[in-house]
Amino acid sequence: EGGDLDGNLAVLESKPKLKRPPMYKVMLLNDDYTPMDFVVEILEKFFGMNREKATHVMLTVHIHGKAVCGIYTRDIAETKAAQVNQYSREHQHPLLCDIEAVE
Ligand code: NFA
Repeated sequence: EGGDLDGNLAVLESKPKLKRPPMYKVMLLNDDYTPMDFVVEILEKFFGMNREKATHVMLTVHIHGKAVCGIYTRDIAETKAAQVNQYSREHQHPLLCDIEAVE
């Protein structure tokens, strides 16, 4: 049978190459209408923050326009952002998340 010599050598010689997956920041964006209490509720419910941490992140978004809620692999980050956006829409608030690649 035809030989892929390089392929065979790669199996025999290569170190197990375990790369860390690309990571994505879930960003929360400020708006003029969503109540502060609702934002704190979101951060507790979807990102596991305690009240003090959630309040600090909410105020960071309010003052600076955005803040990181958490850093995850792409699938988890996309799911978190979609869950927050759906929950906010269901409660008639304009609050939005998006994701951006780390580095
Ligand atoms: N800026 C909003 C307000 O004044 C509060 C808010 C904070 C909204 C963080 C979205 C994100 N009610």
